Amino acid sequence: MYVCGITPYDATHLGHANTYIAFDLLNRYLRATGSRVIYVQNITDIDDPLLERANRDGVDWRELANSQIDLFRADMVALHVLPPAHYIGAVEAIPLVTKAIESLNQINATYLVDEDTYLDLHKDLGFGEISHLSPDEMPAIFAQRGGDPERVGKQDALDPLLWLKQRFGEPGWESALGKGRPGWHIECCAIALNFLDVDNTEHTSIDIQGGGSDLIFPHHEMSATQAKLITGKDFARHYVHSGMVGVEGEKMSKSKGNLVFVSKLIASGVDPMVIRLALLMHHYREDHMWSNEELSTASEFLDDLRTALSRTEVAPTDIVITEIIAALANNLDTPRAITVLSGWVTQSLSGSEDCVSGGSAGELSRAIDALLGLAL
Ligand code: 5CA
Ligand code: ZN
Repeated sequence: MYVCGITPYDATHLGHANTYIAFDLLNRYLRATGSRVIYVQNITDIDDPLLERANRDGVDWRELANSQIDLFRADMVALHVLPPAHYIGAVEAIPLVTKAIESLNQINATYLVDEDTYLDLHKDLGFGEISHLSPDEMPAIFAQRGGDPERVGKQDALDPLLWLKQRFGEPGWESALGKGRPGWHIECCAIALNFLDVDNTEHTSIDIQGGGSDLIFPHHEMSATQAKLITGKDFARHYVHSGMVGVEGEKMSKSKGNLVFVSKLIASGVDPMVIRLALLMHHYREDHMWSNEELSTASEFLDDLRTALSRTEVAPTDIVITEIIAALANNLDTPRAITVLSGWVTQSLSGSEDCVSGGSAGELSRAIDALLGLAL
């Protein structure tokens, strides 16, 4: 499983948290049901937005990235997110990126504009199969998300940048392509192909490509095209996209400045498990607006759950565990899993003797921890 990681200039907001909790849930479910999971995540530790933010704030881009990566990792630990097996920065992956571009060169799928290297998308006849967008819709979204459809000299407006020649005042790394830095989409493609256990007998290179739904186009479309041209087969068996979290009617994003930070909530005394539960109350694929009321609802439920789990006599738990697994098996239906738990809590706290017996609070507690990542 490859999940697109952060660009470390403003982490970790609740949108990021929602995305990494969604894939943590998938990781936990796959492991609990017997799969061996190799989980790889990148860090886009060199890209335009990081350099722009560092310039704006008058800080070194490396310091900015390192500080945000530290914060992100601490937030993930607090939220009980299992770490990936490989957590790879774009900078450390530069040799893999240049090797990937070299493979694309060999099939004549690259060209230069001035001294920057671009991919000729037309080499992949399947381009567009991931997002199912029409060619008319693509350029505007491409431009919004870091693309350069207007650049003069490109063969097709949508062709993505593979390698940017070093600009004055910007960092660059020596390579056969000249001194420069990697494009965004080739970074994820190169890291995924090199750190996942690509099985040559399978029809796809990897099993799962994940990220938030804002990455479907152009990012996952472009990464898939590049990987397909390099390997000759489809990139991922499944594409999984989590919904966007917004505040007051708008998507939460760095550019809008409406971010709610996990570290700030925790510093203000909010239990990280309350944050996790508040996010799990929504289906991972659903877009939703964050509100602080969700914290109160989650906090009350978590208190009741802890009270019920501390009792020696509780309602039957085997059926609850089975139903939670069934809910997760149905496209990670966490709202359903929480409804099941809530029914058990009500029963266990009801005080009525006939239904409050026969369960094992310890077993249920361990199942909730393993499957939902809620440490109680
Ligand atoms: N570094 C690239 C991916 S290679 C990137 O998109 N970084 S990011 O920091 O902008 O986003 C990190 C992850 O959080 C991505 O998977 C993205 O889809 C997700 N994400 C960003 N904003 C939100 C949001 N408002 N709600 C939910 N998920 C979000
Ligand atoms: Zn990515």
